[in-house]
Amino acid sequence: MRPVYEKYFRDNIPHIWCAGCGNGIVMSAFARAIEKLGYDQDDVMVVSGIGCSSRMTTYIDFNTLHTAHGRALAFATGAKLSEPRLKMFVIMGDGDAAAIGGNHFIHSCRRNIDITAIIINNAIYGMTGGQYSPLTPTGKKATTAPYGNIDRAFDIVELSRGAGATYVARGDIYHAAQLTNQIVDAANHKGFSVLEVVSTCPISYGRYNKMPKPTDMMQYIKDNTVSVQKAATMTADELKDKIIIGEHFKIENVPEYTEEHNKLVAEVKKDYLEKLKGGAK
Ligand SMILES: Cc1ncc(C[n+]2csc(CCOP(=O)(O)OP(=O)(O)O)c2C)c(N)n1
Ligand code: SF4
Repeated sequence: MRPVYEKYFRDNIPHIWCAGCGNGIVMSAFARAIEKLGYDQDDVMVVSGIGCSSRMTTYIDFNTLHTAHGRALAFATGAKLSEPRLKMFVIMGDGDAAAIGGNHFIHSCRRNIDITAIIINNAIYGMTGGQYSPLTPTGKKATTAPYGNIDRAFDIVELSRGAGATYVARGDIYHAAQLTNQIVDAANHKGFSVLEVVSTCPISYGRYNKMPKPTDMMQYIKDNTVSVQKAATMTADELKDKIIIGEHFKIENVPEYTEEHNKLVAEVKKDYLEKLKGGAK
């Protein structure tokens, strides 16, 4: 029997992803989540930038835009403002979201526009051969940090919180069933929702960091993820280098940007029409 979510894929396989890449797991979780949400395919829009993860928009069959590196949120903001009915998702790599697109990211958080941003964090620039990103952990190796990265990484949860996002969760590709539900929950949040997905890039990251096999990276995620609930019972020392997964925060009833924008447009229109009626030149 054909799986029910097959309808969400375009017929353009083979894909470009390497064997063992985490992107496929995120893509299938996304398709399952859309099925659970019950959205009509034509009401869903998915926007991506550039990178291995961003290629997803060429494989899934929704309204899709494959845009410029770091600019997916800007395109999505424009599309959402002009078609507020769209269920808007943005898929980004860690470099895409936090380096070249970092500015768009923080401003999307502060605007609270109703977009679900999925950041596939494989800790590296995968597509261009393994340059370190703002999410590469300190000490890890990259082609641009052959002796180890001395930068400190962003924590997407705290970055989003500080920038004003109203929903932030973190998932991972090892807990794939949970990931599907996390995409559903993020989509159901009204406002800007951020879902960081800890993923794998065995080729451009694992090979340089003693995890050459995809299963090594999976094992790493399995061994180092801790739920938000369990983390609350652990000390800072115990939590060092752990990846805390689950819903980190949710703030309801914050004005949503598209609605505020439309209210403003209606007011300005009314004002203008009244002035016209009153004979103002
Ligand atoms: C403006 C611009 N600068 C640089 C590039 C080259 N480039 C393409 S993909 C990429 C990095 C992608 O890394 P990431 O966003 O983490 O996604 P991944 O490939 O790991 O999924 C870079 C630097 C580009 N396409 N456009
Ligand atoms: S380079 Fe890394 S991120 Fe890109 S397809 Fe290969 S494994 Fe995936």
